Amino acid sequence: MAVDCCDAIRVLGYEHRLILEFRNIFNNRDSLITLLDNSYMALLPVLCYPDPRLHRIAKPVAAVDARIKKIVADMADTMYEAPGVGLAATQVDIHERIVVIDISDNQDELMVFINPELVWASPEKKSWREGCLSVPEYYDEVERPDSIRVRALDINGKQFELEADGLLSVCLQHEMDHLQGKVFVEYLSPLKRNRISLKMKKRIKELVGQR
Ligand code: K1U
Ligand code: ZN
Repeated sequence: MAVDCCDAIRVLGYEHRLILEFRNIFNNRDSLITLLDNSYMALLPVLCYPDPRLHRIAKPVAAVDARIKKIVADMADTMYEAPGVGLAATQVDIHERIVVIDISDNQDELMVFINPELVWASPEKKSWREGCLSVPEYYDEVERPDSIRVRALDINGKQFELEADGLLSVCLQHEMDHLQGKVFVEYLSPLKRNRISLKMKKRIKELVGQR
């Protein structure tokens, strides 16, 4: 992306930071890269089923630092752009326990779950028609516990617990499966799964051929 000084000024907004950052820019090329990295929306490529990287098990986040916050921001940008209502780090080839979800109508209620753990699941089950950004244009019914309780860290590294039902419960379970290397099509019959796999491979081939 070509970025000139005017763009940088517009993005940064206020003078104080601008002066400090420009001092860095002229003294240190790496500072310019960091500045632009932090200022611009970053869309991450989403892995497509049956990519084997979708089956990797994510590791816990050791500390919610600036690197993790940048990953969360990029994941949120990627989810909103798709558009989707959730995204797990595994789907963008980052194998750390990070999930973003926004089920609001206006896409303005971002929820961040770092190191999410299931602490309770209701014995009652419910079937829901699920989709997945890693399995584009395919939707199918999956049965899961109706309500759940999850413990996680928020964007400031503070622990919280949340009880969820409806779409939030489904979405959280779907995203936590991703962190365990499980894609929702693995709940379906082998016949359906093979069909989806072939369809996705064909789709990827066509997309590559178009380039
Ligand atoms: O994990 C993902 O791939 C995201 C997935 C989450 C999800 C949705 C529905 C049931 C279970 C899990 C999606 O967001 S698929 C796209 C989608 O459902 C949607 C897209 C735009 C508006 C509303 C929904
Ligand atoms: Zn998914």
